[in-house]
Amino acid sequence: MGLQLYTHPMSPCSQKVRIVLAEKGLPWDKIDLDLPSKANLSADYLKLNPAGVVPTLVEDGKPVIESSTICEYLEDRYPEPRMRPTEPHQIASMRNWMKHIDNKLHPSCGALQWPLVMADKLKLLPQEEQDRIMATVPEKPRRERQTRLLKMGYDAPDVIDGVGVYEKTISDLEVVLASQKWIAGDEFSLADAAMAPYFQTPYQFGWRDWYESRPNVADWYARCRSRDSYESAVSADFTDAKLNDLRQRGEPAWRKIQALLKERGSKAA
Ligand SMILES: N[C@@H](CCC(=O)N[C@@H](CS)C(=O)NCC(=O)O)C(=O)O
Repeated sequence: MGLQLYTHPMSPCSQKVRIVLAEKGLPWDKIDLDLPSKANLSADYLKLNPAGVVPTLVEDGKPVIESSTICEYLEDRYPEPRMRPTEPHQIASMRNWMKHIDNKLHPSCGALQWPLVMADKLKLLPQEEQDRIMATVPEKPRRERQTRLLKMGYDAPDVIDGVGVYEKTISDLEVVLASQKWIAGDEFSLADAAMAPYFQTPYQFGWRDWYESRPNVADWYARCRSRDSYESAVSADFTDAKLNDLRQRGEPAWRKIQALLKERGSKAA
């Protein structure tokens, strides 16, 4: 029994749960699903997670789905060390950031990352097989987004939207972090655990100027990366060889992103 997590090394919403597990020092068993070959759409897995996505936490045989819900579940079940502030405005701020991440930043990250690391295996299949697999993705917005990204890559409109959402998130965080140490106050909270993995994406693809041009955000992310939880939950999955490969994949994408940032008058352009 105990805790099992269905996950994937490069999934930011799984990384956030892994950070929370590490912060709380909880032992857990890892079940990696091969997302590029769509192992997440097997009939058995869909029984646990009807949307066919990672992460899914299973505790004592009962599944908990949705990464933010899983984080709050872990906080309620294992309150020490505390990762939710006690002051109501700070709790509201933590939850609003988590909502922003789930609703906006996560699909934006998908648009920027998916064509670079998840599409390869699908592209090797004959067109009818690609269409058949894509038609089985349960959620319509995800199905349509991935279908566009598979066909159009970085020319998909989702990439323009994704760059805009990332850029606004980074500028908003720069303001928030000017007056406090962490996203929801002066203590590391679920909001920081949830946000940090979305900076792994620009980090690993060599797009670091995007956030390093904002000193408060750069300092916050460096402090997240230096925590033991980030090291074991995220960095440990990225060997030097893997980072080199990702940097190469990220190079042409960065030229496209920079052109979009220039149009927006970004500090990072
Ligand atoms: N709202 C969900 C999103 C989960 C999600 O999008 N997971 C991605 C990995 S980061 C996934 O499993 N993708 C598989 C696919 O789209 O085929 C959560 O926060 O748990």
